[in-house]
Amino acid sequence: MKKKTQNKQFDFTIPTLIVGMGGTGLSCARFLRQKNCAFAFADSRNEPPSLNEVKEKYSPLDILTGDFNLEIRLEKSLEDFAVYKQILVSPGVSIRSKLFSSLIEQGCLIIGDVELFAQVVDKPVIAITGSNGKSTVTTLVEKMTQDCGIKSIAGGNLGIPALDLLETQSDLYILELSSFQLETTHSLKTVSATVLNVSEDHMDRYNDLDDYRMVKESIYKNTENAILNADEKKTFEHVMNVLDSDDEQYAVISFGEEASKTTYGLLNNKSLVCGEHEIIPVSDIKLKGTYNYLNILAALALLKPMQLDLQKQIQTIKEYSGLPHRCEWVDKVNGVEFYNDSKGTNTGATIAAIDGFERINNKEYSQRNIILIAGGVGKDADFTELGFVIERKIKSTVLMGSDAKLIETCALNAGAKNDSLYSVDSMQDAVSTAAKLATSGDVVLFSPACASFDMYQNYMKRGDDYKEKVLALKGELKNVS
Ligand code: UMA
Ligand code: ADP
Repeated sequence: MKKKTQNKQFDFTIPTLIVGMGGTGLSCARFLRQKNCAFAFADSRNEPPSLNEVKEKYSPLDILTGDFNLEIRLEKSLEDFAVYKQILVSPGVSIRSKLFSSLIEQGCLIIGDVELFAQVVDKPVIAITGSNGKSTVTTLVEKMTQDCGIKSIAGGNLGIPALDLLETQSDLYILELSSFQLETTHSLKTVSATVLNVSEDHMDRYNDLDDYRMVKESIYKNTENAILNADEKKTFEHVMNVLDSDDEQYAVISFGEEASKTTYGLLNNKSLVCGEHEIIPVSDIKLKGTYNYLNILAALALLKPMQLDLQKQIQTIKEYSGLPHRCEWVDKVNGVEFYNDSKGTNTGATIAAIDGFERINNKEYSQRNIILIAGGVGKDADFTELGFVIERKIKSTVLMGSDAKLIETCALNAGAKNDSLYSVDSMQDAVSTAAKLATSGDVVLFSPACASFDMYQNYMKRGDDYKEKVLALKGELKNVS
């Protein structure tokens, strides 16, 4: 849980370099301008998308573009960057490089926007990380607190950069944090914080799963209440060991699938409970799937220290139907239900989405027939487990995108039949192929297990394209009949 960081306070009188001209970089620029702190920009792209906007709006001291990590340019980059003793790095840029190590050695302060937020915020903060479920939980916590009358706002990896949130002068900030953001954050104090779960993601930026997990666990540093997923054994153990060693002190509130072993638990997959008290039966909840019940339990646990009105929280949970692109029901075409899970960008998310279609009635297990559409940029993930899930639980799989072959190989290695796997080149083909393979009562689930940037700007554009193609298919069939 310890990480090598620099604990220096940010100094607004020192000219600063902002690395990255995306949403985060621009929010840093707005914030520094308010504080009369001079800044320059750097971006590894030759033509970053917001270059003109930056030139016009922010009059930076300098703009450095082009790949600063290139071996042949390293000395020059170091020279250019080292002029600035404070560097604010965007999450899309890894600080695990020769360039940033050398800058740290030279005494530069290298932090992210969330660290700067942490150094200036004077209101309580709740922080949420995890491989999956972050946005669902963050948004639910925001709604629950607002419905309890608190002026709260959520942001961070969710969308609104942390520093922009401060403009709302809220009384509570709820931050969704990615591992990238946690890498450059070290003094964030929170009322409660959680690692929802850990499964493989972003393996192109981490050595292995343990490395990634350690970054995630740093969210518990400086929290008053560590909210622990009891089923996430390794993280649970690590946090308890830190408590035993007296390194840090905080209260522990747990959630998980086994009600008898946790503060907030799931009883027989039928009720969310706190100890012996039922909070809400799952039949009253719009979100479906065990993973979503765990998300709700995590939200309740995160808010426990605030002692808010439980009835109001329950009402919000009943009304909450989730976010777009997360197992979102699109339409029914010829008796086949189409779901959009474009935000399923890693194998853990896609496996959870598939499992969400399992039904257990009177101890009888059943699974709906699923046609899975998957593929995209795999981020160096290992698709072995997904291959086994495809073999066991998927009727047919339609694959597209740059890492489609990797998924296909893992499915074949797991024993999936050759004629259950289909390759396509476009979303149009993916939807029409899936529709042909499905029969009435089946589900077509678009849950790519991959990032979108081989074919789309982001997961939202990808999900919108999927929905458009499904609705167009419905329109065509109507016209024919
Ligand atoms: N980039 C370069 N060179 C640079 C700077 C950026 O090539 O010098 C590239 C990055 O590799 C990336 C893109 O530009 O592909 C955007 O990077 P960025 O750091 O400028 O991103 P922002 O626009 O600032 O958005 C970031 C988060 N993006 C990333 O972490 C990649 C957004 O999370 C977040 O909503 C936003 O800050 C506000 O806090 C998005 C994301 O994809 C949703 N997050 C990942 C995820 O959820 O899996 C971690
Ligand atoms: P994140 O913000 O971490 O990407 P989201 O709440 O946006 O998470 O959900 C993204 C996808 O992850 C969902 O569409 C679903 O497939 C899956 N998912 C959501 N919650 C969980 C969970 N607790 N465990 C595993 N997978 C989940």
